[in-house]
Amino acid sequence: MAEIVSEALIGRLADWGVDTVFGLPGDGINGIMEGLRRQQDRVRFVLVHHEEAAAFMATAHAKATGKLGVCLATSGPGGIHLLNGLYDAKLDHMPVLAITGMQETALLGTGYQQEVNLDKLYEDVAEYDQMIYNPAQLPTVVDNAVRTAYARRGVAHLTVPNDIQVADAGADPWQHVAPARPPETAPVMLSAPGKPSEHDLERVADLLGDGKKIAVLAGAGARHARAELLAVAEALAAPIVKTLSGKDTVPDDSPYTTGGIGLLGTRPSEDLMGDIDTLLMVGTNFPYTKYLPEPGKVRVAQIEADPIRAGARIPTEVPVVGDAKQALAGLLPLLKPRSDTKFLEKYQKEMGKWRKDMAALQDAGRDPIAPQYLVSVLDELAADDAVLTCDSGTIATWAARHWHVRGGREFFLSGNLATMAPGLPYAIGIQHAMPGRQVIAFVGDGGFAMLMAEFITAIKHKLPVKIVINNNNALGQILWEQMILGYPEYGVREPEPFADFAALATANGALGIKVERAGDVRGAVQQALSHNGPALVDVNVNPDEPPLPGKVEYDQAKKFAQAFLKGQPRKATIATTLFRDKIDQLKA
Ligand SMILES: Cc1ncc(C[n+]2csc(CCOP(=O)(O)OP(=O)(O)O)c2C)c(N)n1
Ligand SMILES: [Mg+2]
Repeated sequence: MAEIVSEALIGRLADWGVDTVFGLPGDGINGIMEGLRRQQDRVRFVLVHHEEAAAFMATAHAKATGKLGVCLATSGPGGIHLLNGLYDAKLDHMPVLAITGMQETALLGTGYQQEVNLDKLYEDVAEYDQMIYNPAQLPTVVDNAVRTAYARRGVAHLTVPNDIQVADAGADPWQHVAPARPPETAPVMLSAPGKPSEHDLERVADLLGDGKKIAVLAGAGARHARAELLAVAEALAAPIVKTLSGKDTVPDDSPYTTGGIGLLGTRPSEDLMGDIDTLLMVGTNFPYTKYLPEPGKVRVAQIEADPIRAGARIPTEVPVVGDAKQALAGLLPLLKPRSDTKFLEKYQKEMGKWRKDMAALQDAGRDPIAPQYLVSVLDELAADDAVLTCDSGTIATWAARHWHVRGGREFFLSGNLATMAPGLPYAIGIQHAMPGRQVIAFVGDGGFAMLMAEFITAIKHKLPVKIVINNNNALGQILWEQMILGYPEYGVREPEPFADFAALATANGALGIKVERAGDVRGAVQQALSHNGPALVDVNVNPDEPPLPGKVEYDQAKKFAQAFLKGQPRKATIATTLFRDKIDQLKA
């Protein structure tokens, strides 16, 4: 049997170390499916229910393993479905390859069924975007796609017409006017130089040496540099602030961190940013500049892997390009250790208070169930090396504040695209890559409902993922955003009764538990975590629990009051919750 192009394509990906492809077949990719069938000993195909989820799974694979994630979709609608997940990869700088089908070459441009110019559609999302017209383009275009995805840390896209998919891989149908089939190179990614120059590191050390009140801001690019971050913080007696994507850079209980920053961050981090004279940014392109020090007020050094992003957010005196771990390791011996720890201690004290305030909100006695309590139970019972995935919504705030990174715990969500729905597919993608790990998705009812068919994917693939749904029967995040704008909520609550997602699980042979009383939370979470298979805990929580910012500004409070005056529904229950939160914090 002669080798077909699709077989060579998948084989070449296997040479690059690809072992999993997430996707859903269609008449536009039957040839590629045959390539996967022939290569099934080397590459596993994971059948999903929605292509968007396949792209999220590929993104999660890249986030958790550092290796290329691959997703596959048919021509037209399948390719369109991938896009949201691919933008998630693009915005969080993850190497992902999308393979799509295309009309056969003889029909291109004729308006044949499902003809969508996916290569044009993907122009914005993809760093490398190529149609394969001729078998002789292989393996070069595959190599270029993979190399680009890694080197530019983004999306590569290959679209393959139906006839080319099943063409003889050795065919070379046309006369050449220039040499075809460039030589094959070993499929090895040569990593870019990682350590900044000594000169650059000395400039960083000098700037830090002049600082009296220093903070470190760490992001996802420093996830592999925990020991170095902590050592630098110790040497400088400087607190570490973490972006949400960088939540697992250092443990939440470290004396060197003031936790998160931004709307869902901590009050100490917010205070700290207004108090420092020097900032060291490491592995972060934190977009919410409102939460960074005002331009001109502090001196800034930044260690950033991508030259394009170095110094791009706030005026930066010393932007340095390099790998976070190697840069910090190189910086350490150049630092003059600071013996004055007063500034650090001030924020350690503030953090002690913040931790108490947060613990006070984890009240088991509340009815309806406080989301903070739900997360605290999950936090307590989950393994020390659990992986938590999360969605955009109030859930991100609850996870940011009440889920504690400790030991080998990891944390993933859609950082910059901030899309709903990746929590569940992320968990599936990661569980495939890490079969032995406890993988938990903490998601909202809105985000879960968007791609809930993927829970059936988890069941069919016998993946022991654990899903915990913070079911507030609402698009909670937006509800609070509307009120903060000064308007009463509109179009953000689901009609009662609350959906029963546990029934979806039990009806399909998985463990599903619906929880409506706080007293049942612990037992349900425990049962799910110890269950040897996929499990889902659907918890009806207080729909009137606001995710308040760490520091409520006067203007926000005023807008809130305006929304109340303009006829905000459920005023009484919201006020009660707010009141109780404040009293509990005061009690703490
Ligand atoms: C695809 C997509 N649509 C809409 C939004 C805007 N949005 C952000 S959070 C959110 C609410 C999410 O609801 P849910 O998953 O139930 O979480 P909750 O906020 O209620 O905890 C919405 C609509 C988004 N980020 N992504
Ligand atoms: Mg919700």
